[in-house]
Amino acid sequence: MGLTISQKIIKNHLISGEMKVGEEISLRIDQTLTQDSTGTMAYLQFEAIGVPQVKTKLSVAYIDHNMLQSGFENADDHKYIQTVTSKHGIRFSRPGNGVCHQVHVERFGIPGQTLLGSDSHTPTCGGIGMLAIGAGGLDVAVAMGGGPYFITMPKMVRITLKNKLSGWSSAKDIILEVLRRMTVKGGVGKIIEYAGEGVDSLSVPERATITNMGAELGATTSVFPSDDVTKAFLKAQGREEAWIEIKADTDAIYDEEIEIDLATLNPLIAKPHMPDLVVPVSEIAGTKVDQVCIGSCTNSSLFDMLKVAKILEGHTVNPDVSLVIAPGSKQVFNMLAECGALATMIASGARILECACGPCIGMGQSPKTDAVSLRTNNRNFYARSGTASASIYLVSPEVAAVASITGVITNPKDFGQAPVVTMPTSFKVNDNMVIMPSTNPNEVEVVRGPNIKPFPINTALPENVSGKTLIKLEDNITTDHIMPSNSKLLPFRSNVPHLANFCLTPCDPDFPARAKENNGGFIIGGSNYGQGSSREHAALAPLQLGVKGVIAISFARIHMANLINNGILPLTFADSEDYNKLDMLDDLVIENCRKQVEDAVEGKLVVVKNITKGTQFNAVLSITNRQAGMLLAGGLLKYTRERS
Ligand code: MIC
Ligand code: SF4
Repeated sequence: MGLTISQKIIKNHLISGEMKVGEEISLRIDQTLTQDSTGTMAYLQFEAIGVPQVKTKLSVAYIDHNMLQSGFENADDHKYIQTVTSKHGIRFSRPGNGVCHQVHVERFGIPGQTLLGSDSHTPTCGGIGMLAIGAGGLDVAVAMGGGPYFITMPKMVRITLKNKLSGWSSAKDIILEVLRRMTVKGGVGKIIEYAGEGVDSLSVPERATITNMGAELGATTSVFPSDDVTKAFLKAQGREEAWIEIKADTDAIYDEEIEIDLATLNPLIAKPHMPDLVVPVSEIAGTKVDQVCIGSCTNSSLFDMLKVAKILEGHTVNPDVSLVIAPGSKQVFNMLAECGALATMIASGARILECACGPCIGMGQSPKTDAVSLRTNNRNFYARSGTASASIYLVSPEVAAVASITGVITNPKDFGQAPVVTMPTSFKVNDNMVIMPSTNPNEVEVVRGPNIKPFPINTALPENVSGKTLIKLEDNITTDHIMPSNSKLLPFRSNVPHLANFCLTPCDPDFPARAKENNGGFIIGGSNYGQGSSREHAALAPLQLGVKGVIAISFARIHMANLINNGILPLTFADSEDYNKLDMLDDLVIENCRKQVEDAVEGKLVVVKNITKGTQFNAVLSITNRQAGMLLAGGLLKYTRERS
């Protein structure tokens, strides 16, 4: 039987398990990446594991998220990461070098290899044929130490792209169309592979836009074949030797098939506050716009930026719009400067930001009250921009640039001719902002600022787990709800006790106080609980507040893994009707919990008693033997220590 692209890469990296859908498998990880908002925690955990030098082929630490230095905290964390990586064999991408995913595609990604990153958009490197997966910092720390990475063998989805993009339609519209069809939970437990003649006409940056936003489907990852286009891109980056061909066998079997005709695709837009609320731009044309942000790891390549410059040429940004542009990397920034496109942007009145995540994560540029903000980002979750009353729409760079001139959401077809740009045959390569690790690691002193506080570690699972229902939530709660991040909170990513005071506050400002008053308890969630970011702070902050379990209708993959890694029970209702029967502050207890967790591995249901109502209901704890071990021990760190 033939294999898909990802099955081939998995087969080459398989350490344990069988490649059967739903089975637990473990993989050898070739490369890791971290960024600074999850990185501090990942390196604290790596230090706790105690491996002196990383065992991967390549590990890179990026500084790109926490870039506003409005206090000492971010700069301290940067220094910590710089010194800890130097000591342990990790390359350090300095602030100013760019957004991790953009830089990794340009400079480090290798077709056919595995990449694990402490950021949910790590699948961006699927655009050059890597099997690139996002995970919690602790999983990345384990992988840096040479440990395997465990996943459930995903289903395979093939998206066949027919014909070619034309006019104003772009790669962003392809992934928005996929989101419209599959929804934000449609990719859970799946790998998305792209195929068909449409693939040949997409450049690597366009492919990377698509794989990047596969994260919004909840997919394990997305991947393109490694073909002549990939080869040309790597050659232009001076890395042709990294290329190998990888494509799916013609008789590979897919569990699901989708077809998209690129010739009929129109410019699309995702409405607030979910990336799958997608409609044609023409449907809401005329809506007044206050802010336009172009950049983020989804759309900040040279290709995107050149198109934006062409559209802006000769125009002035509309007086009622603030246009901000953040190129994705130093390479992009430098090339824009050299070819004059940057001058065009500046002349139009665009506000140029440093190459970093910036507005995408609420690190500055929060829009005004009730603003309409058009962004080329991948996420428009509630309050993520830092202005809860703002409406964030997701669009292609072309649609964003046009709206910055017209001042209203505009179908670009009504604006004029679509810009045409070609990819350069060679990029400006200068890795001077990547610091190699020390050759004398013993002499490196790791610098820790006062902002670094010990992170909470769970206790072994008790016999009886009891507590009140502390909050009852709807479907699609994101990690931005659970652990908000913005310019005020991101500086505290290495200070969980402080962060915990903001846990779930976008849903209920009283949650942290209630959790503390009741010595912790249970969170009740709807479906797809914990979608979005890989931040393990969305598990660490509840742990700090004493949360013992989350009972939801269903979970997002990375968040569920983060809960287990921290010894918090992730339960799903066996009968979703039971969700409706629970009320706030009901007293719940799981008796003989240790035994029930062990039995859950065999598929037995967990009995949860509702003391307040005198009833009980069944919950599913879908775990493997290894995960049961982690829950019993009180998390992955303790589990690893117990076994070493
Ligand atoms: C995001 O886009 O939400 C982030 C910020 O990059 C996160 C990581 C984090 O929370 O630090 C992600 O996607 O994993
Ligand atoms: Fe940064 Fe935004 Fe990309 Fe997350 S999604 S890595 S915050 S640019």
